[in-house]
Amino acid sequence: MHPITIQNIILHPIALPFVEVLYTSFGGEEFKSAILVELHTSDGAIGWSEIVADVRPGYGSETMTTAYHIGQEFLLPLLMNQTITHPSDVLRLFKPVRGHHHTKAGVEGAVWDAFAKSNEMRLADLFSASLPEGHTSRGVAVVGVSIGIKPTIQDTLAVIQKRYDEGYRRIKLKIKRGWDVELARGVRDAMPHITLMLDANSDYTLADADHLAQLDAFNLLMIEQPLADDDILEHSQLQAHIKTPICLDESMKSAHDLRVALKLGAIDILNLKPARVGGFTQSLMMYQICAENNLPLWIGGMLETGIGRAQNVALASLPAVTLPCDISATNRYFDPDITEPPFVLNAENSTLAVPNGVGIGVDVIPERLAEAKQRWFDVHK
Ligand code: OSB
Ligand code: MG
Repeated sequence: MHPITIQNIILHPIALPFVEVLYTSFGGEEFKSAILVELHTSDGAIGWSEIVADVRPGYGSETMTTAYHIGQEFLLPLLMNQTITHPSDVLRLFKPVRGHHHTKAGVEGAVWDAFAKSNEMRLADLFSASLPEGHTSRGVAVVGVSIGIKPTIQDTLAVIQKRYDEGYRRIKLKIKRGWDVELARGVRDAMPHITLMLDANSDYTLADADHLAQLDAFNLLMIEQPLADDDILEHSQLQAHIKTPICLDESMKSAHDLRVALKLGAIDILNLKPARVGGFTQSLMMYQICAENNLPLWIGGMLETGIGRAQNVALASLPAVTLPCDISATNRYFDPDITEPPFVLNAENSTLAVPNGVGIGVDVIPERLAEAKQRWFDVHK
């Protein structure tokens, strides 16, 4: 593989209407907000990526404004005119900047895409080539669907049925305090055999341990992030109280966090999101820890546009990703998306295919980018 030299990087704030708003314990948004990253190399390759910043600091602490500020003022200057021998160089180059994982991941991702394109390979194959032998991409990602908080159990059942009919074979429901045990019971009574899991997005405390233990009755695949977004210790204490496997999302921000969680017995399953951990280099380190420890692993989602979706599908196609991922088909999020072609669910086996093209394998449609950028400035002027 040959090196690339970074010539220019452009940040594009966008707003893209969601087909359906996803309500979580921290709220919901009408528009997908993101900052798209366009990176040009001296040999003419163009890498794309996406900073998954929200308008509000709900899931993570970053926002569109902090992402633009940190990206433009601090991260881009660290990359400009640099020659990159492998995209993992970026982690070292970003060392002077602490935190801001979403922003770092977004910018780093554009280097991965440009590097893959310049070397005429798929991003999924570049990931494989960056891992020890034996981690060849399977060419598909096994996926499920994440369903937001609805007003009633009946409404929730209707959406589950619709997604099930579309071919999704793993259902994740968002829960919050006061909307949990009855929901799980209602869904289990109506659909005893579906693969079901819950995501609490940090809404509980250890004082809720007995309450959460009631969820053990519903044969759940896992409960995701029940406790605080920065906690590891109390998750290990909760684990001793409940039988449902604990999956960590918000708390696992680095390979270091994952090692601590394993040591403390705080984690049964990892939800890995490149955006949360600061990029693909860190993600591949965590992927390897999962592989070495036989820790069940899946790739999470942040309602990404086609760009982030393509990256996530590439990562999810690696063989140590053992559980269905939160990466649904394009039509569940946007109509149209910013990229083509769309990701379409294969209903036979609940999968999305890795595109054949080089890099992320999808193309940004310039008119749609211009429109989404205009919309961002119209909505937030
Ligand atoms: O907690 O997994 C989460 C979306 C935004 C922020 C946090 C989460 C989610 C999802 C959606 O659950 C997953 C998807 O992209 O479909
Ligand atoms: Mg989650």
